[in-house]
Amino acid sequence: MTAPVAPLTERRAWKALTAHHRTIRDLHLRKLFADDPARGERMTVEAAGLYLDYSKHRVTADTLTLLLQLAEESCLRERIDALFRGEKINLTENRAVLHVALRAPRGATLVVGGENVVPQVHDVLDKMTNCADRIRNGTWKGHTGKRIRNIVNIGIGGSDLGPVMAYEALKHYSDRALTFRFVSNIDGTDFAEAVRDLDPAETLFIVSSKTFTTMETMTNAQSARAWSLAGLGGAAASVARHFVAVSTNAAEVAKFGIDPANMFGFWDWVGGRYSMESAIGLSTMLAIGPEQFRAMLAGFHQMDEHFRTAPFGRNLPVLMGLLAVWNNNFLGAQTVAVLPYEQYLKRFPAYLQQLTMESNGKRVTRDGVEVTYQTGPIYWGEPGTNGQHSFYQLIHQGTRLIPSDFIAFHESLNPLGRHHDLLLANVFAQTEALAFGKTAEEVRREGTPDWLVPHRVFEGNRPSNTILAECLTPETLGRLVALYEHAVFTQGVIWDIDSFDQWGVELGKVLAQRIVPELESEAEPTLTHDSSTNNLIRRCRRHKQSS
Ligand code: G6Q
Repeated sequence: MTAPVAPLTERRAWKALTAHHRTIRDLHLRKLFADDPARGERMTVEAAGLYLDYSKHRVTADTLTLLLQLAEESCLRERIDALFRGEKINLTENRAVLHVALRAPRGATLVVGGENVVPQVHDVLDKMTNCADRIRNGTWKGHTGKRIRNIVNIGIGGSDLGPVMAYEALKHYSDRALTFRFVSNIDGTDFAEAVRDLDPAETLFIVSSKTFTTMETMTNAQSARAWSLAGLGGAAASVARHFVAVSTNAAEVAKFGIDPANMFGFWDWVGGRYSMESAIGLSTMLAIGPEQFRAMLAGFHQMDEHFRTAPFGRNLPVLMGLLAVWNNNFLGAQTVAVLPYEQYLKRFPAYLQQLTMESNGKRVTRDGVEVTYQTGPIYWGEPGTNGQHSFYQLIHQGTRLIPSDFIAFHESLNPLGRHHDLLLANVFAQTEALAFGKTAEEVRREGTPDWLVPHRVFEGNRPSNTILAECLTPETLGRLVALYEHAVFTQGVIWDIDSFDQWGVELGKVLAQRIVPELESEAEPTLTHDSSTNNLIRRCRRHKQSS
């Protein structure tokens, strides 16, 4: 186990940062850049194919020194080593956290409970490869002998957000002869719309659920089985050709009727939100092919190695994590906007919402003591340039400070006239405007009448990261996801919280179970909720009875 650390607010570096913040809080990025003309070149770091410009943060060299000291005092180095050693750092669930093993190359060693898990990981990858090859080349036939043309992934949370995001992000590399759909919501509309134009004879369902007990997924899976059987003449044998499962729960998978040969396993040391590169990524592999899937894993691994070995001052995830702590705890930012200037990354902010908020939305330390500081901020965002025509107004001129991550690529996957230059021009213009704003004097000089001047002033001093990469490839996506994963871990270590449990999500899994029979029972149930909940339940029962 790693050494205990002092409570966050008692760490020397934290106290020094608090004092330091008082001395620099009014410092403007205009001055920081004017005083140091090389700042925009110096405060950058490049690793594993990603370039991070963090110069537009409200920090000085002293801030960074203190943040790095904070990382040392928080035992970040020891905690990183513990993660990679397979220690049970998910304390409340008594589990190792080894998503890094999912992307370790064949031949590497990562030990959990005395066993090297890398060979198991590659056995599953090989089994996935075999399945993907058979479906993609048409040798996997459906019950009626037709080849599979439609893939429907059924899963929710970590068993959905990663697959959806990766499918959208890597659509350019996908086999366009296959149709992909993703069903997550318990709302029947999600399933109905996903299958309405599909032929059951050509449709394969991937039931993705670590536990294979999640209400939404199991309900959707039952509806899928009924839909598939109805379309295929009711032959139970058809299930084996039209359903595969991704799960850790072999017993439940068998009970559902899925052939164990068509089950792809993973392990309790993979958290749901850290599972897109495990068998949960089967739909991704089906879409882009095994080779590109392995390229994505290689990208993840490059960032893992960078995180594990690079000195903190040149370590992308560490720097991003520390700057997020600075913005959150010292500048008082409550949210972070993630703004990918790449249409294919349109689901990336939604994916990051789970990764960041489920991991760091915690109010007690690892020891169960209530924190006296803010932990994980709210993440949100939309692809650029769309957001510029809506919520950017608040980022530029509102009363809240919203640090923003701008993500862009040198090359477009769909070069079209001037589009890409215009897209990049918008990225750079936005970060520039956010940092430097426009003073009243500048506005006046433009001939603006006095009464209008305050409305047209931009305070500036709004921090941002710019992340640049060459081109959106599977490898780059892996690097980018791993960057955020490790930045989230870094923040969790500083805040001394368990970034790998999710008791708030577990609560949601049981809450509704009590109300379901109260809505469905024939006899009038005795309701013992509060008066509002009782009344809502009665109202729905009355509506059902009258319709
Ligand atoms: C992720 C969470 C959660 C989980 C879903 C689905 O870290 O644990 O989002 O992925 O609740 O769970 P199952 O995969 O077990 O259905």
